[in-house]
Amino acid sequence: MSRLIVVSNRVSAPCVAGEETVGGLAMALSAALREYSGLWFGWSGKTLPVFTGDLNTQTLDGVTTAVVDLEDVDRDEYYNGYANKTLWPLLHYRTDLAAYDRVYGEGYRRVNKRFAETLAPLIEPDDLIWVHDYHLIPLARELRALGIKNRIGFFLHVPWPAHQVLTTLPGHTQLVQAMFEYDLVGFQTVEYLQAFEEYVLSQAHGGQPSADTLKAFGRVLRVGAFPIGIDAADFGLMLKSARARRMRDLVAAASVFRHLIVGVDRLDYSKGLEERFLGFEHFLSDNPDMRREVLMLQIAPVSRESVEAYQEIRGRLDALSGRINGEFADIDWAPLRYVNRNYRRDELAGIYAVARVGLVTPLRDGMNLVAKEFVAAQNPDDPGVLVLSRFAGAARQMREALLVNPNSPEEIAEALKRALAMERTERIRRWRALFDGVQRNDVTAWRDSFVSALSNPEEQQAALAG
Ligand code: ADQ
Repeated sequence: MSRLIVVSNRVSAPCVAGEETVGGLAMALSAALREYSGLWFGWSGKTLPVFTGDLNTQTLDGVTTAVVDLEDVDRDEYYNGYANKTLWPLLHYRTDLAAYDRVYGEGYRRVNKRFAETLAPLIEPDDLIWVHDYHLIPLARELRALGIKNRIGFFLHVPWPAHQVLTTLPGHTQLVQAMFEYDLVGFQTVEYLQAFEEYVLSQAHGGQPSADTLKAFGRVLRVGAFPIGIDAADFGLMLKSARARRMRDLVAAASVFRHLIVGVDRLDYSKGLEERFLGFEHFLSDNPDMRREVLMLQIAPVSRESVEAYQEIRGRLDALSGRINGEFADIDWAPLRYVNRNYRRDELAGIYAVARVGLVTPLRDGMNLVAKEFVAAQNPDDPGVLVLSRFAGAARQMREALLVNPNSPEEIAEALKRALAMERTERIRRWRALFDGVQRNDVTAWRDSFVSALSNPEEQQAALAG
């Protein structure tokens, strides 16, 4: 079997000892690599005044990680700049927040080149290379320029937007052209795949379809939809752990006599937190009789704090949560508990397990793993209800959730009411279907389907044709 080299912006715990991790990508990759004797390469998260290219390598649980420090200016231009101020908002349809600065684009190219130059000497002829996410779209082009001929795949964890949105990006042609240097490009859903195809057919030089491939820029690219999942088996084990049970008891005690509604997200404007709070407020004002029967717990650790848009949304959420509690709280009850900290995965499992409703309402989301974790944590005999945004990639698979438009406080309020009133038999029926999907389409299935498509192109073609 070929060795697998995974490349992502950050290499996170549990592979790098002593690091806190938050984010679905990190969760998914550490689970995926556990079974491969692979190499995981990326940025250490640290910067130096001058780039040295020195590698810090360690092996833990059969996975070798190799991380490199970047230069101070790289953090500003590549990470905070092009990745998080340009591409992230654009790919989440927030053209109003996308910053276009030539310097960011240069930083993005420079770091991708630095990644390629540092990684290239580690690559052996049979290695499969699997590159992750929007930070590293041009990496294959840089590796090819250094003479790397290996099979290289790319997986995009976030949405691929409609071509009318993408074309607002200066330099969109070069970005898409760089994707044609891969052997395989994977998206979370068929919808994003179709949006990519539409871009190629309408905008790219020589763009044309052929079976499961696309032709453009004089090259042929294989593409596919590979929906990511969670490590459902591991999650099931974690639920039984002492920490999970302790957290479950703690949260149950704190919400005694109330139905718990839970949300867990990075504090990001794409996650629809303001709209969610407004939906909850709407529910409270429309349903005075149910007010004291609910408690909403929103866990939202701060992320990307040096980007202004993130500071602003944090301020707005502080104000909104204060307003809701100010308006509705009583001496013995406050409706909203808003917590800006990280929890361990086993603790989160315990929290989900107590909740009667999982409220997952991103405005846009590549997939959304919290929705799947919530389902995996439910008690089969008395499961909670998932309320899920139509605009999360997960909504394509999780049809038995209550699907809502996250921009509508009325729809969120209505779905909360319905979820809280739902009979146990209906909750069980919906949960069973959701849980089967979460188990079947887990992170292992995701990894295996991508890696096998990357290593055996003919097999993928046969599968698609069938
Ligand atoms: P994210 O945007 O980070 O991931 P998501 O898929 O919801 O979003 O994953 C979040 C992960 O972080 C979950 O595993 C969750 O448990 C964890 N997490 C969140 N809050 C936490 C907290 N307070 N403490 C501890 N852990 C917390 C990106 C894309 C998604 C896509 C994933 C995977 O934006 O759309 O689903 O990658 O491809």
